[in-house]
Order: sequence, then C-alpha cells, then structure tokens
Amino acid sequence: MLKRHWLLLFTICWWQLTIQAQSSIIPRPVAYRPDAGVFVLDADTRLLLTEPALAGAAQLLQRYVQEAGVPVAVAASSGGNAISLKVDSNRVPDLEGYLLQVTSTAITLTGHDLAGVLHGIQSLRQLWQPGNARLRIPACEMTDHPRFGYRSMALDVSRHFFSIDFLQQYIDLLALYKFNTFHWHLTDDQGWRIEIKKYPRLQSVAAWRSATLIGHKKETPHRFDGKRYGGYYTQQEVKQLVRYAAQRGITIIPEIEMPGHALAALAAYPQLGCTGGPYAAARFWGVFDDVFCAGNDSVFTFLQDVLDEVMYLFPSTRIHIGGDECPKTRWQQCARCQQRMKALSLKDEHALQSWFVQRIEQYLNSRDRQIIGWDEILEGGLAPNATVMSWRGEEGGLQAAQQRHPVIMTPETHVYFDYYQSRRNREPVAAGHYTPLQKVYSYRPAATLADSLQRYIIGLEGQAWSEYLVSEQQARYMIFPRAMALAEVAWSPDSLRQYDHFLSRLRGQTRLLQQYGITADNRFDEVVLDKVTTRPGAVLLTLSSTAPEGAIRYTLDGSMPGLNSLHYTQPVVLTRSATLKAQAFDRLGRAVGSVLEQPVTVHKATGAAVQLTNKPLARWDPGSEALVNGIQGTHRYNDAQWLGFSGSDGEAIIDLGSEQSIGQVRMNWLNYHWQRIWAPVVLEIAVADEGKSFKTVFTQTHFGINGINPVKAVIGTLPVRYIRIKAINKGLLPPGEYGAGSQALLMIDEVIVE
Ligand code: TNX
Repeated sequence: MLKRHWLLLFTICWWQLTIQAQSSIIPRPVAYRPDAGVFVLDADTRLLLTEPALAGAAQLLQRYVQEAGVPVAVAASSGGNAISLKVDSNRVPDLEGYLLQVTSTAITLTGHDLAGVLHGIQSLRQLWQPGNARLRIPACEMTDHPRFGYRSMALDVSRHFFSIDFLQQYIDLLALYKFNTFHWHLTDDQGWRIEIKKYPRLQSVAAWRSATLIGHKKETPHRFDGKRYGGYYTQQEVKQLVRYAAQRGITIIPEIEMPGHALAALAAYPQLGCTGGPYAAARFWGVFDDVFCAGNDSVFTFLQDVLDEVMYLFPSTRIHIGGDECPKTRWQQCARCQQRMKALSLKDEHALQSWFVQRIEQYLNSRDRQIIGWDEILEGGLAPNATVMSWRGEEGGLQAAQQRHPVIMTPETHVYFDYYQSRRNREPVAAGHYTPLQKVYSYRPAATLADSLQRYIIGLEGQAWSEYLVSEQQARYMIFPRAMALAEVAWSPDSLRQYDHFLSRLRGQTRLLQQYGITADNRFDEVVLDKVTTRPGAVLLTLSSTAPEGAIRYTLDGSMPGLNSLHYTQPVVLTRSATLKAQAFDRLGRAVGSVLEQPVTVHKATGAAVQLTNKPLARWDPGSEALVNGIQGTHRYNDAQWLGFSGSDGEAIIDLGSEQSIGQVRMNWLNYHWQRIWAPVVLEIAVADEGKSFKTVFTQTHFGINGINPVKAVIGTLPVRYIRIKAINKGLLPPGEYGAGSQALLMIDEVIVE
C-alpha cells in the first residue's frame, strides 16, 4: 500500500515536471510564473462567455479545443471547471496585452482588448498537452504584452501563386506566434493576383504569364518551362480571407505595386506604359525597365479605380503602394514624362517618382487611408504622411525616423526568408545570401537610433518573396521556423531574449508545427563552420552546433564521421590540405542535421599578409585574410569567402614573407551577369623579389564561364616574395545588360600559391 502511494506521488511529480518543462511559449512572454497543479480541460469544461464582444474569440477557442480532440461548449454560466474570457483595460494596461491565470480549477484570461484576449488564447494553445480526450494545462500566471505594435509577415503571391487554403494556414500560424499583420504582395511584374471588376483584362491577361524560369536566374542560358502559369483571387475570396484573418486578430495590408514592378498590368493595358507596348507579364525574376508612365493622367485614373476597389475590400488603415526598384530609363526617354517634369519644375526623375507617390498618397489620405512605401520613396522627397518600410538595410528607416515618419523595419540582412538558412548543398535553390535562424534571432532593430526617435519604429516585418518558393511546402520550409525567431524579436522584451532558451522552446513546438505541415527538423542545430583563422602555413577551423548535450565528431581522411570519429573540442588545425567532414550527434548518439563538408587547401600563401588597394563593399568584405585562408568560395557565394569590389578595381599584394620559388598561382573569379557580377575586364598578375620591382607574368582578358572562372598562372623560376593581382572592374554596366547603368561587382575568393 505504502509502496503504491510512493509510486503514485512519484508519477505525479514527474508528470508535473515534464509538463512544466514543456511550458514553452513563443514568443517568450513578459512574465511567466509556473504554479503547482494542473487544469484538466475535458468535455465537462465550459467556455464562459459573459461579454458579447468576445463571442468570436470564444468560438475560436472552442474550435481550437475541438481540433485538439475535446468537445467543449460555450456557456453563459457554469457549475464545474471553466475558462472565462474578459476584457479589462485597467487590469491589463498595455495594448494587446493579456493576463492568463491558470489554477487547477479555473482559467481566467483577461485581455486589455480583443487582440489581447486572442493572444492569450494562442498562449493557452501552446501550453496545453493533449491526451485522451482531455488537455492538461499547467497552473501558472502569465502577464504579457508586445514590444512593437506592428508585427507582420509578408507573402509575395505574384511570383508564385498560393492557394486560399495555404493562406488560411499561414494566417493561423501568424496568429499562433502573435503577429498582427499580414502584408499581401498582390501585384508584380510576373502576375496580377487580385480581381478588379472595372478592369477585366487584369484577370484575363495580367494574371497570367506564358512560362516560368527554371532554376536560379543567375544560371545561363535561361530555361523556361513553357507552361502558362497564373491565377488570381476573386473579390469574394479576398473578403473571406480578410474576415478569416480579422477573427484571428490579423489585419491584412494589401500591396499594389507602383510605379515599378508593373509589367503584368501593362501587358493588360499597354496604354499605361511610356512606349505603349506591347508588353507581356515577366517569365523571370528581376527589375524591369517598363513601368507606369508618370506623364499620362489615365495612369492615375486607373490606379485610383483599382485602389477604390482595394479599399472596399480591405479595411486596413494602411495600404502599401510599393515604390521600390523603379528604373527611370523609360521616363528619361518619354516625352510625356519629361513634359510633366517641366510643367511641375521637377529637377529629375527621382523627383518625378516622389511626385507620383505623393499624388497617390493624397488620394488615399482623402479617403482616410495612409500609405506604406518601400524605402526608395525617400528618394526625391518623402510623401508627407507615408510610413516607410526599410528593406535595403536599416538606413532608410533611420532616415525616415529622423524625419518623424513611422517606420517598419524589414532589413534584408536579417528578415528575408527567401535567403538561404543553411549553407549545405542540399538546400533548395534560394534567392541567395545566408540568413540562419540565429541571425534572425540576433536582430536588434534600430539599435543606433536615439531614444527620443524610437517611437517612430512602429514594428517589424519578415519577407517571403516567392521567386524561389516554388511550392507551398517549400514556402513553409523557408519561412518556418525563421518567422518564429522574428516573432520573438517583435514581441518579447530585449532583456528576455536568449537564443538557447528560444531553441529549447522551439524544440517543444514540434507537435504544434506538424499540424501545419511544418516538419520541425533540426537543421538549425547542424554543425556550422563558425570561423576560419590562419597562422602561417596552417588553417584553423572553429565549429559549433546548438544540439543540446551533443557532440561534434569529425574526420580529415574523407570518411564519413561516426560516433567513433575524432571528438571536436577545440579548433581543428590543418597544416596540410584535406577535407573536413563534421557531424553533430545528440545525447543519444543520433545524427543531428547533415554532414558539414569543407575542403581546405593549405598552400604557400596560407596566412600570408595581404594588402588591398581598394576596400571591398561592406556587404562583400569578409576581411582580406579570406584571400589566403585556405577556403574557396562556392557558386552560391554566400559563404563569407568572396571579396566583392563594387565599381572599383580589385588589387591585392600578397607578401610571402621571404623569397621563394613558386610554380603557380591559382584563383577564381565569379561571373554572373544576371547578378551584376562581372569577371575582370583585364587581369594582371605580377611578381617581385625582395626589391619589390614587379614583373607582369600573366594577363587574361577573357572569362568565358558563367559562374566560377578558375585561373591558373604558371610563374616559372623567378624568386618571388610579393605577388600582385590587379583586376580591372567592368565599371558601369552597359545598356542592354542586366542592371545597366549600375556598378559591376568584381568577386574573388582565394589566391592559392603552390
Ligand atoms: C527585392 S524587397 C525586391 C523584390 C524581390 C526581392 C528578392 C523589395 C522591396 N523588392 O521585388 O522579390 O528583392 O529578395
């Protein structure tokens, strides 16, 4: 008997401990205090509804509980255990805040407002442990409210189309992680996706493209799938989605792009372009010269008509009007645009764009709406009431805040989820760059902005551009879990942000994510190459993994790492060329993520001193050491190994420290014209002895490969101490080339001396 008691007590304690350990909410609440006891939600529980304004919230909670397998009823009074929902803005002073009190007999959820109640419901969902027609909720008290009032995720439905089912699921996920806005990017060069009754050709023509690019746009020749692609949302569907989102506390902000990214609309109504066409919706990705004509009044009639229908469908106070990436090429040649500039005394085409945006702003303001525009709307003067969405880093946002405009931060350096989250080869083709989960989590919005201006930063948004989100499954893979890291940055106080803590809560969300078709694999725990340093003649590789209680095992002989391979405890030192293969294992010896494979070349210049004449562009500057650190870059060039010179020549002098005889110098130049990356116009390699009088030993002017161009210069028998590499940059890109008029990027990774 006694024994049985002990066993029971032990079981209860263990059960409570596991439940508490799993009480892992994302985003992390402002205050969470676990208490003793457990509330058991079963068929006898009632959802108490005393305030009619909360009927929708109660129904939503009821639906969630039912989906979790428990049939519960909403009632006005209750005898047994109950969950009651309330609004009390005195008790809960912060906008969107809530107080959640769970005891073993009752749950009380008090919101500052309806939004607060909805957020509290999502916390409750993350707390409960399903099982056997009941949900167990650990007793606790949670006080919570958001850091930023605007917390949003975007989705581009133009480049790829997403079903209404997918969008509903997306909204469910956004609500689950306490976002309050969905920015719906509805129009772009590749397709117009919203029904506008007054302009039927937007449906019959602009919604369709004749084919879609296969693979990454940097690869040439471009290949197309030959399949007509498209679709649009009917106004009926839009209305339903807006309602669906509102029930979950999410505002949908539509984006109608102008004056650029308008090719699909021009295909339907060519008279709205400067040249009159003909135009066709784009089949590949990028920025296109054909934009709305700024000199033609019928363009404004069209846009105002479109916006009228948009405003009728979307109650959001803010409407996004785009404003990004609008080349001025056509406007410069267009008599009507030039005439407009003259009539209004506008000094250049930037001023014309600014005027365009302001004219639209006035129209929307007169109907009690405010515009949001991408940070390009700062160029040529900001429209008086505009909100700026800062995407090319934070610069634009900071400037707009100085001008006392509301700002939404969405820097591509941290929150573009079309960028790679892992550097492994097996990753599906993505836009480029490298934004792992940890980088998203580390984002500190507007950290350099004066306190007095912080209030202009109204919030944050994550981007999901869909050029390479070719399926719904892939979109989920790219967006989650990174959006959850962003959710925490946007909601939780800075002081509570700890990456390890976040990861442990993320691991606790596996079941919930699976409900939404998100395989919560452990790719974020895989081994990464953190740092490469050198000593003369040696390369040091620093590895890390966030796998809890895990171990990293590695090999240098080409074999696959297993549990008996070398145990990583400190940087791996290589004095000879080899390929490092490393794998993280968890506590139970199971492989976490995939194998890191890193070839390393140790050569005569490894760790040598490098002197650069010009500085690489900040974004492409891993430090001059990267030229001699033994690691070559990949064709994704997102590995912090490539040095990129924008417009300027690449010139480096490598000092071997003493005279030596060398056989050859090898290096790679990148050539991706569709990414504005151009190999040198002229490459010259010169060598010198101690006396520093350089002799040119090699020149090359032709780089024929689209991608990585290997160069090998045979040196002969000269005694060499210094090696000078001089690469002439293409400079301004010529007309007819992608990015014409902008600066070419010259990129080199490693100089191997043998
Ligand atoms: C830039 S972000 C764009 C989009 C592309 C995206 C790809 C912005 C305002 N414009 O049109 O889809 O890059 O990452």
